[in-house]
Parts: sequence; structure tokens; C-alpha cells
Amino acid sequence: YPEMLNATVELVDRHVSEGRGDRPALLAPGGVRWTYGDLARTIDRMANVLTQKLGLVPGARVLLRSANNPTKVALYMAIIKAGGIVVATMPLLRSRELVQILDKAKIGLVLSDAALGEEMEKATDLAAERPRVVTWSGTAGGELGALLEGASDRFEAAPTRADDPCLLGFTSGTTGLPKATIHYQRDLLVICDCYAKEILQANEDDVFIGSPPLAFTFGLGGLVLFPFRVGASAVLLEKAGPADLAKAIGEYKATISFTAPTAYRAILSKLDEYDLSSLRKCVSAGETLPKPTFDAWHEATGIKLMDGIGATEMLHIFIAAREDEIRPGATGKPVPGYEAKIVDFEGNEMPRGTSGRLAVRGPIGCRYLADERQRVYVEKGWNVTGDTYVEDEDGYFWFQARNDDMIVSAGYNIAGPEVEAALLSHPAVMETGVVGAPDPERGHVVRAYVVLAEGYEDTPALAKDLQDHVKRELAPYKYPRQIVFVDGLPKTQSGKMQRFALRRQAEE
Ligand code: 3SK
Repeated sequence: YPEMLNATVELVDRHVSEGRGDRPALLAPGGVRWTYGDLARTIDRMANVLTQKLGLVPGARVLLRSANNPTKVALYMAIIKAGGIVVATMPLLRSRELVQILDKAKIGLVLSDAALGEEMEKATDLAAERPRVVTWSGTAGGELGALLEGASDRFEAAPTRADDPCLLGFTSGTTGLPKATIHYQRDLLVICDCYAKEILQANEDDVFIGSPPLAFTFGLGGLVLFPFRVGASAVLLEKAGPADLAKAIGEYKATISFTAPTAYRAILSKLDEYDLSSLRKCVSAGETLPKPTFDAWHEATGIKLMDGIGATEMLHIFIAAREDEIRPGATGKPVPGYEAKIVDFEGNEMPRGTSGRLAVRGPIGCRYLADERQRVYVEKGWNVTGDTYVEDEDGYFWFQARNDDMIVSAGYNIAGPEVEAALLSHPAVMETGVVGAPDPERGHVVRAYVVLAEGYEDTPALAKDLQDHVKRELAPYKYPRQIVFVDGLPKTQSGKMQRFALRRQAEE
């Protein structure tokens, strides 16, 4: 990339200057349809307000808080065009969590959807330094709407460099302690030019849709950056549960979906209610994709779910496979531009076929903001993601578990996610989380928390049937000696199962 680079100019303005201003960019419920021209003008008006009325200067951090909608995207791109740094937050965060972000990122300005204003106000009361809060409603009414009145729709982009920070991605990981990852202007293009161009292979006629919040970089890529890079359009849903998503796919004739395996499974359970015929590619990430879910989706829709592993630290997906190269059950190979290897605890590369810690490097790496955990994540220039993988003879990477999701039972190493995949191939199981529970004889035993599919009852006979099913699918020593039926599983805001919460429960 050139030394001077502004991601908004590349992702939005370029379509207007190259004559594609009339193409649709953003679609949303209520008949909202913004072309690239509409979007570019809105961004410029917002950038003028940010710099002239709200005092934004290059390098300043702005906290952005709303569900997925066009106004949020325009503000996101306006902050970047003005050289600011976006700090996007999950809509459901509570004041206690928000205040940690305000303080860590030293936020001076908050832009919040009025609907989420109450928690924000509480957080600003508690912050070390109270930021200014500007709210908006709908497609930019309210306080922000008043500021936008009369603002010019022409704004000269700030002279940003390719390696100027433009995004602080917060991650609580699955452990609950928030870390901020720094991303540069160029990183926003890197993920488009590596993963999206080489693996996803979208084009300008695609209509992207999905459920992840834009504050989760899986959603930012899939619902903003990837469509914008190729001049395609994106559907933004404020409510994006599996049923909302499946319905909207039919309404908007969406062609590429981004969501987690749990949502694909939930959609499958009511498939006859939806029209998914417009879909041509379906991306699954955020959680490992169990093979039974891959198989069931393929059988029902004819589409191969595209699994991928990504991380907020790396901004997006770094191991995946093109549709024609998918090996069911494997995550894939390193995305072009990235390298991956399996290492032992000393960082030595391990032979193919051996399970060990996944280490990755490429054009984007982990850069935590003022955090000692940088030393743990990056070892000798390699990003150690916290996942246990095996690389096979053909260079495909097979997920085993998060490093701390291995259960050691009577001397056996058992990967919780492998037992989960076996359970999920039983029709009674809707969702499951498998962890170790302390046991005086075996050290730990395998315990499965199970959410049942509709129409099944939590009886001892069903528990026994599930155990027998796992014994038939896997080496029998892996079967869950304990089955606990639950109504739901603990999840992070980005929808990842919190096995640490289940482990804690199992320890009690
Ligand atoms: O954390 C993840 O699971 C993830 C997956 C895909 C893209 C981005 C991220 C952060």
C-alpha cells in the first residue's frame, strides 16, 4: 500500500470517483437504501461535524455505540476519514464494562444511539475523565441530527499514513478481562485483500448479510469492509437472531451470510419456514464449526459452510479454505499472506500430525494497547492464539480445542469440542458445552451441558442414549460421564461460548 492511505477514501469514495455512486451500499429495515453516493455525502457531513463542532483531531479516540445500522457505519467511516480512532463497543455492554473501556482508551468523545444512552450516562459518571456524549436516533435524528443541519457534504480526508491507528478493537476473549487491540488504516484493506479476495471471492452484485455486531471484527469485515472493497451492498439488521436473519435473507435476496455455527443450526431446525434460495456463500466463524453442522447445512442447502478461525488481535480470519478446497471438519489452510505452524511449549515447531499450540504470522499481528499480555500472545514474532491444532500431511489445520479446553481424565487428553461435535450429531442436541468436572478417581471427568432441541425431554433415558451415541462416534473413553440438561449456555457478547463459566460451574 502507498505510504499515505485513508481507508474511507479507498472503501467508499473510490466508488463515487470511479462512477459507481449510484450502486447500493447499505440496506436496512424500513426501506432504508443508501447508495455509495449517499453514503459518501453522509460521511463527509459527519466528518465536518466531528472536526468543526466536536473538536475531533487526528489520533483522537471516539467511542461508538449502537446496534448495526447505516448511521453507525457512516460515523465509523467518518471518524476514520477525519484521522480519528474508532472504539466500537458491543451494544449490550453495561456501565461497569463501558467504564473500563472509557478509561483504558482515554475517550474524550462518545457517539451513542439514544436507545443505549442510559448505560452510557451511568458509565460517564464513573469514568476517570468525563467524555462528551452526543446521541442520535434513527438515521441520525436527535442531537447529532441537529449538529448535521447545514453541514457541508464535502470533506477533505485527513492526510493519514497507512500505519496510523484507526481502530481499537476491544476483546474480552473468553476470560472476561478486556484488552484493546490497535489496528492501522492499512489493516482494514489487508483483510479484504487477503481473506475476502482470495478465499471469499465476492463481487459487486453480492448482498452481504449477517448477525455479528460491528464491534466484533468478524462483523466489521463481513458487513462493512468486504462488501465495500468490491462495491457490493450490505444489509444491516439491528435485531439479528437466527429467525430474523433467516427471514431477512429471503427479503433482501442476500447472497453471502456471516454468522456463527449456532445460528446456522438454529436456522436448520426451521428451514421450511424460510427462503434461502438466494444464498451462494455462507461463512461460519466465532466458534469452531462442528462437522455435523457442516454436513447438515450442506445436505439441506447444497452450500458448503466456509469455516474460518480469526481473532480480534489479527483483525479477521487467518485460516480458512476456498469453497472448492474445503475439507469437512478441518478449518482450512493459512489464508494467502499468512503462515501457520504448530509449536510445543518451548516454541519448537512440531511434526505434522502432532497436536500443539497454533502460531501464526502475517501482515497483521497482535498489538495490545498498554497490556502486559502482549508478551504472552506474541512469541518470537509469532502470534500464539491460544488454540490447540493439528496440521495434517496436506497442510490442513484441524482444531482440537482452546488450549485451556483440554480435559485430562484418568491420563487421557480429551478435547471438549470433539465431544461437543459428537453430541451435536444427535438430533436431540441443540447446543452443548463440554468441560472437565473434578473427580476423586479420574482427576476430571467429561461433563456435557446440553440444551435440547424442541420436542425432546430431559430424561435419564435420553442422557444414557446421548452417552451411548458418543461412545459409538468416538473412542469410548471420551464419552461424557456426566450430562447436565440446561436451558441455555453462557456466551460472550460476540456469541462465543464461555467454557470458563461452565468450568467454574463444574468446579462447584
Ligand atoms: O474471534 C473470532 O472468532 C473472529 C473470527 C473471525 C473474524 C474475526 C474474529 C475476531
